[in-house]
Amino acid sequence: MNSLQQSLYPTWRWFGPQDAVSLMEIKQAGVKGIVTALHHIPCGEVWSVEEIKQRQKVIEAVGLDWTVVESVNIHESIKVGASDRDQFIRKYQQTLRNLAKCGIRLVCYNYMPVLDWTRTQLAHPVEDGSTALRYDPTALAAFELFILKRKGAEDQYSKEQKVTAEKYFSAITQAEKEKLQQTILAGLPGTDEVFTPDEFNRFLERYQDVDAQQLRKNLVYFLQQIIPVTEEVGIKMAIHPDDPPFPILGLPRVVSTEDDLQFITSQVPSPSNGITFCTGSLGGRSDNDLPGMIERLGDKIHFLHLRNVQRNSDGSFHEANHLEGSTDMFAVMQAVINEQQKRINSGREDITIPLRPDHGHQFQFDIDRNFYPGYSGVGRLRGLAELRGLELGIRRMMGNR
Ligand code: DNO
Repeated sequence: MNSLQQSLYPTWRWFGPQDAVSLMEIKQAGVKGIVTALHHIPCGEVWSVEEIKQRQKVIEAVGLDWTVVESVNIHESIKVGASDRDQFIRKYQQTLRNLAKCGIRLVCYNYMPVLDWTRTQLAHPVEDGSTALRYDPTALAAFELFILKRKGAEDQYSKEQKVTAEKYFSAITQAEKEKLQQTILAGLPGTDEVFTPDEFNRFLERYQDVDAQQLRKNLVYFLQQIIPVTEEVGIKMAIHPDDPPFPILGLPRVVSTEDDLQFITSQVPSPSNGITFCTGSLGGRSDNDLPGMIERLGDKIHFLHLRNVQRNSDGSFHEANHLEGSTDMFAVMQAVINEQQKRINSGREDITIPLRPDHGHQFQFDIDRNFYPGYSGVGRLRGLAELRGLELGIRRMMGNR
């Protein structure tokens, strides 16, 4: 086996032709595979073979391949278990069949109610003058107590927390309040839509009777219908963890911990029912032992998102450079290489796990370009370069070329 086959497969998230980073730039960053989705197709609708092929052609024209779909999003009716869910499950199955027809065999998806990843600040300045995404529970509390005025939010905070949130809220300007609202209510990645508080409250109403247990049941139901199809057509599913990895805005979250991932993969056991191991999302909790999780869940990992977060004592965190922050990236990478070795020893074929540098900082280099939050050019390029260097160093050190 040559070294490329053994090394991780470098990939990059690209949002399609309107992305500020071009495919040629991505290729020159050392990338082999593209991670993308048909963001223009509304959630719940079927992706036709023609549309998939058209996008694939654009990617292949520069010598890259479409390695991973991120994401085929799950319709809210499936998550809440509504009476029309089967119709959306059938469409999801059809999309999977169509992807397989085009030779695309890895699908990342998440199961977060209503929102995808959530931050309270998109341009938090760090020491070197670059900016990073940040999550601050006080800002979130202020948003839901005083802007969204969510029913029931009052009861979820202690008196002290409410006082802190109130102080924060009265100290920020009107423009900052609007920015906070926009940041939290941004819709799915790859779109520019932002929910209004009223729209968002209507979405929340759909979850009135959906607690964590019910949400889990609805996920298992979905997987029971999906996994047999993926086995038939040769697709692997890789669930992405919640970000942040705990319930927010009164919504349950059930893909946040090792127990959650064990539960999901064991309920519908199949090599097709796997995980996107995102160190940035899972790293938002100090009780997630990331290297240990890779050791124990490793055989289920189909896709890697590597990024770091700096957790602070007040419960806030910001995204650190890839090799800095609260996660020991050396230990993570070592655990990943150990997992590859196990796969080689057991005769598995999927050794070259795709890896993408997840978010990056916005550096001076890129200041005039309009990126999707977190998806900068040079910030991610730096992340990928550092991760590949780390990988090579560890691989050589372990005598594994
Ligand atoms: C954050 C990403 C997420 C992820 C989706 C997967 O940037 O890791 O948006 O792509 O949640 O479905």
